[in-house]
Amino acid sequence: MPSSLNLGLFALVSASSFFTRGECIEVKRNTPLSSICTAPYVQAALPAAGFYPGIAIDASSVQTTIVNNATFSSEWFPTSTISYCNVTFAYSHTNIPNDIVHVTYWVPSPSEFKNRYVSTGGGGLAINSGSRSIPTGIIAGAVSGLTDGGFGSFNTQWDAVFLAADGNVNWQSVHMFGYQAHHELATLGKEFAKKLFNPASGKIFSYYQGCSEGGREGWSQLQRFADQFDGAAIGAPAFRFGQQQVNHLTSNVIEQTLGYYPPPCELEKVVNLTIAACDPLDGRIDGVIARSDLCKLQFNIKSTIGTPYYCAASSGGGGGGPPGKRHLLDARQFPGGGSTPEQNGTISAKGVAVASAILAGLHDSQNRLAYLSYQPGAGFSDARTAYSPATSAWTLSISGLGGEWVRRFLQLKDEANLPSLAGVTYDTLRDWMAYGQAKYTDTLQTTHPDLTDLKAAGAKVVHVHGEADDSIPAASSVHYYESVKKVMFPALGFKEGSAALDEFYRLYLVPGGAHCGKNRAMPNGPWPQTTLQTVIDWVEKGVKPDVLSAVGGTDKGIDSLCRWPLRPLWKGTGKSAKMECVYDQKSVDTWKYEFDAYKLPVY
Ligand SMILES: *[C@@H]1O[C@H](CO)[C@@H](O)[C@H](O)[C@H]1NC(C)=O
Ligand SMILES: *[C@@H]1O[C@H](CO)[C@@H](O)[C@H](O)[C@H]1NC(C)=O
Ligand SMILES: *[C@@H]1O[C@H](CO)[C@@H](O)[C@H](O)[C@H]1NC(C)=O
Ligand SMILES: *[C@@H]1O[C@H](CO)[C@@H](O)[C@H](O)[C@H]1NC(C)=O
Ligand SMILES: [Ca+2]
Repeated sequence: MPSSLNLGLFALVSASSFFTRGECIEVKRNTPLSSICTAPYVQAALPAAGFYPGIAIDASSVQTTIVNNATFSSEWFPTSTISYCNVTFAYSHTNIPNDIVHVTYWVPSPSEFKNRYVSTGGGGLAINSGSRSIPTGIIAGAVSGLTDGGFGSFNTQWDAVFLAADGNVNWQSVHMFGYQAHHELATLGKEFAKKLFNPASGKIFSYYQGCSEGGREGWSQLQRFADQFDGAAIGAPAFRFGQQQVNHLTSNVIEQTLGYYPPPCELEKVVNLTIAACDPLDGRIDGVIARSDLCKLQFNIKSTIGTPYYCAASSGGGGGGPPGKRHLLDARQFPGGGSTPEQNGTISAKGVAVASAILAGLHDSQNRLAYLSYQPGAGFSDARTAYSPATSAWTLSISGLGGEWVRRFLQLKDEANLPSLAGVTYDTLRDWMAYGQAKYTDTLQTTHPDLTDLKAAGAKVVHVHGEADDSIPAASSVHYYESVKKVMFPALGFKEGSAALDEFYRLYLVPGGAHCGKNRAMPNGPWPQTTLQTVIDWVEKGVKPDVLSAVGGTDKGIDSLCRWPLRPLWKGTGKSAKMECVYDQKSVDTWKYEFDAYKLPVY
């Protein structure tokens, strides 16, 4: 410890009733939060100089704010009223000029602390979720962290700093966003929690929770730093970044190639008709497609041709913000934002051709599969068109998520979207996917499939994905899970491989679930709100989640989610109907993908 910190500690000790043990401060359970939520106290508990080689913590940057009885709601934790100390401080990498990284740790009252640390992640191109995710740790009795990645402020997203100038990549920002910032956040956070509370056991259990980009950030740690987290609750990860980001443009290029830009109301009607037709296939009519695989096998989307649709004029609202800057969680659920005219027509053969091509997944000009797609019943958010009052026609609206990825991160232009899709074909998309995969293999792709070290370290992972996700296909998570299985247990059969993975990694699809939350088009669907608690119980008490609790969703019947590859099926009728988790080979086979458009494997 530098001497300035020792001085701080001395001052603190003489001014309070706490005593020291070695260099640490012992906090008693009845110590009020206000006593530890002070800069001197926090400064004394910072990781020591040299604890993380190459990192210098600026003790003078420590800020503390106590917050009492604040109420937080989320689909990722039960609504709770909590008190916490918001600690922020800054550090720098000693070899990088002008480098500064800000971290926030929320600290619970000593009486609530349960020897835990939780890192939380971001969404879209944000590396943190502000105050939306971090309460999950306080609720679990943990010190809970988030980082700004070194991008300038907690509200600065990665794209603002990715280019030093046109053509000139800020590689430090790529590594920080890719995985390094989270490694530092958790490494420093665990040590900080330990020094702050100095638990008698000496053990701090450490966890991760995040969805979308936050889910990718979680996997970026699990794949590299096997003993960093004891457990992780991962939602709809934005991994396989090279393919995933470009895939937001697939719907646009299909529209362009087929020469038809469907009015949004037409595709919405296709979704509604799909939901109506496929809802019963799972054995229960509740407005929810719990078996999108049976829908794939049995529903003919062409049957929707000729059905009238109608949507009243709307003045827009929702979503908002410039394309590419919007938070993924908001952007995908509330696309568009402009006003739209009244839409009145009948579903056309061309509209259905566009929808079918989207659902089939991106194929190149030789009909080889380049990427997977959304499940039937999911919204067609990427296909959103724009209305041109000048021509009274629906026109191309380039997906900001996909367009910015290609323009800024592949073409290295400091612009928020592609200016046009002129000349862009299915083969162009395939090549962009392969290029992104190659360029960012070690930072963003995040599909390293060998988790042998993670398993050996004893970590537990609960991975969830909304089956009707319209931003990151549910099949993306299934494909990764199956890749891990094939790489780790090549000698085992399909079911035996899952049994082996079950020991440390379990995947649950959420019937009707949208991107990182409930689906407005299937409002009766469940959502698992206590997933972090499930992970904690698995780690600390050995309670294996055979089904995942969906308590907290508003569904009237489904209170547990089946573990992949088992699929939900309702048996019986009326009040006696019961959901079972069944193995159905034909259904499982619809979730298998061979990406034969590439020479390299795509995990
Ligand atoms: C927080 O709520 C508790 C329980 O209602 C109450 O006793 C306490 O005074 C509140 N604290 C503050 C600072 O408002
Ligand atoms: C924590 O406090 C800092 C000021 O010290 C503030 O800027 C920041 O928004 C707070 N963070 C959270 C997540 O509450
Ligand atoms: C689709 O269904 C939703 C929910 O019932 C409804 O609000 C919406 O108007 C429907 N859309 C169309 C195009 O009919
Ligand atoms: C939609 O168009 C049809 C055919 O032109 C017409 O009969 C119907 O009244 C229109 N519906 C609305 C709500 O405008
Ligand atoms: Ca149903």
